[in-house]
Amino acid sequence: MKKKCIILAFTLMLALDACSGNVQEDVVVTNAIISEEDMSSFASGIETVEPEETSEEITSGEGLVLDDGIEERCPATLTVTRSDVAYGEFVHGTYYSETCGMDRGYSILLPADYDEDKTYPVLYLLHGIFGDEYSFSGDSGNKIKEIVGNMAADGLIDETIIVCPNMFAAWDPDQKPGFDAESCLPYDNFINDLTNDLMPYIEENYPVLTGRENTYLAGFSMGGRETIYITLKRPELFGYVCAISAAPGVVATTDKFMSHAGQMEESEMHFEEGATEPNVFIICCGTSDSVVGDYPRSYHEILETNGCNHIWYEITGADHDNNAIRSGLYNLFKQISLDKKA
Ligand code: FER
Repeated sequence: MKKKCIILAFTLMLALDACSGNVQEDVVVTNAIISEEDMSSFASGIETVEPEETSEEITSGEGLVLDDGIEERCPATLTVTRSDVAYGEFVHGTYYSETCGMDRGYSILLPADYDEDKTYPVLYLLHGIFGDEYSFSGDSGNKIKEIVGNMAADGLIDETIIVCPNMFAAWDPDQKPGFDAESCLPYDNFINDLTNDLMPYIEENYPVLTGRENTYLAGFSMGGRETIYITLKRPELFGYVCAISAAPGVVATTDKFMSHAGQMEESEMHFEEGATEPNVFIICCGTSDSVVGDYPRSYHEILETNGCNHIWYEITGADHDNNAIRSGLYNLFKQISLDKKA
């Protein structure tokens, strides 16, 4: 159903030319109206069709042994709610952003037995276009709480804090995101908000471990695109990175939605000579992604041509959805686990 709405909205976008004006609750995007439902499909993924096996009753992940490869799907033992595991909760907070000149919100997933006297690694997790700090916390289908909670309970990873910012770092509080160059500028400004305002705030106000070994970055779609951009620009900050179903626009292109001037030239898509590179830099996408198509693969190919270290994999059959999100997060945590225990 959501998919049909998106296709309808896209058709509208291509067909209409001159109307604009605000509609209550819904947003007018480049000449077409995108409903709240469609916006959430972009922000945190198209509604996910659950594979059969997750309906099985699985109560314990005991005995899950990690091999050292990428797995296309997050194991069902990690997405279930287990009676022997206490899961963290998302809470909301605000910080002052010098970059944007205003208070901005974030959601933060604190472990179940969160203790200010302990220390935790931190993952910054970036939503898709039209999203905000509630996109991930408001979608129980992504199983973020379960994946991180189960992996920590099974001793695969350390308990980890997850920060979900609002990635639309606008200077004007009335500006809205959309499929045109100007409306995308705040997303490209997020690198400044993240590194100058949000990260220092989180590091000062929560017991997070600092440094690239303990600081992770991941994002979905528009958040995946910014993840690639931020990682290439500031590789010294993030030791473990995953760009899931990354949207077009890192380099110049025109897709079914808009023309992108590009954040950099293809030849610039690599780490600077002598830069400290992330230990893990994953790029992944579903093979049936109906929104970003082959763009993630094209990023992989450019990085490969440029000799830039990364891991590329595809999730067979996954759309622009939670199957891809779960897979990317699982494999990121898995690689962290393997790397840190090695
Ligand atoms: C685009 C295609 C997809 C684009 C953004 C997206 C800004 C993002 C999709 C999402 O975040 O779900 O051309 O341009």
